[in-house]
Amino acid sequence: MSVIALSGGVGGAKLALGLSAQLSSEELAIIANTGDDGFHSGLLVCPDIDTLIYTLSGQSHSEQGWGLQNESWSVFDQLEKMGGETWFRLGDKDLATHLFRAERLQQGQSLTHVTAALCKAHGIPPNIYPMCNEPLQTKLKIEGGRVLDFHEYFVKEQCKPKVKQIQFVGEPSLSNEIVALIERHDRLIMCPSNPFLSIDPILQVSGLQSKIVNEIPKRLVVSPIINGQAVKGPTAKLMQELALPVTNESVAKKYQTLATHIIIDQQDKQDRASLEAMGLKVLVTNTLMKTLDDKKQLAEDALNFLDRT
Ligand code: FO1
Repeated sequence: MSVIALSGGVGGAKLALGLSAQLSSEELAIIANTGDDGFHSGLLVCPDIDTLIYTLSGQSHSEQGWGLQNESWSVFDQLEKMGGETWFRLGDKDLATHLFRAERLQQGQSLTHVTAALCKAHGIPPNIYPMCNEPLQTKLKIEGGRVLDFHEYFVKEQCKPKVKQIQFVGEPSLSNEIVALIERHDRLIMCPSNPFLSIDPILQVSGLQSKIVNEIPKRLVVSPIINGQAVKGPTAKLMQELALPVTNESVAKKYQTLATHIIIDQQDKQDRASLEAMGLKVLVTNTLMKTLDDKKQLAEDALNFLDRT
């Protein structure tokens, strides 16, 4: 059994950590969303890649979910004194990641190669892959017509503006590495990330979804919605603004052409019948990941579910 996991944000990284405890690095490949990527202080920051690297290497700031534990802020404190832009905060140790990446990108290395080097530099196997090597930027058209870059919306405006439409800017090609991964793995798990802001950008990479559907027969989505709420982040608010019911059915409809299996939380066990009626295989279990054991257990449940159905 070898798994490709699609992941973005903090929720995705939690299940990715659980899966990395259950599978070897040959059996697990994690494709990271890069729609959040952007330049800050002149450096390309890849939040969902870095959140995965920091989480899988045990260095992440667990309460925040992103960034590094035991971080210091002397560079950004100095930058602030100089009147530099500091609304998107880069800690001193996190800056080392961005300098490491910027140097190699400027040498002409692909984001895929740089990400593998970053994994090794952080002491973990190089099984984290960007969804593509060229830019695909998630942007949000808000009430009043302005179009915000992802981090303007997510950090500067703290997800407050009312979203009218999500846009993806860029036409990245399918990388050779991702093609090889899809041909080498026989299970897909969409981690409980924001379907619209973390998983959808990955599915925009031309040819990726059709190749997955053609080559990977079992494709599981772990719903990020529990009892009508998102565990973390703007998923529920976004769904309301996009006039979608905040339900597992909406998530299932979002992945109608892709998912064959879905995992929902015990609190939503009443949703089983309607999801089965949509043709999905359904597992009801605990999907709220508070502890490392919860993450490992959900990963084990997902792998067993895929194995026996
Ligand atoms: N999130 C914030 O709310 N404020 C920040 O200043 C911030 C800085 C930051 C720096 C590096 C990084 O990798 C992530 C950072 N994040 C910050 C989190 C980031 O916005 C989210 O993790 C993802 O973009 C959402 O999935």
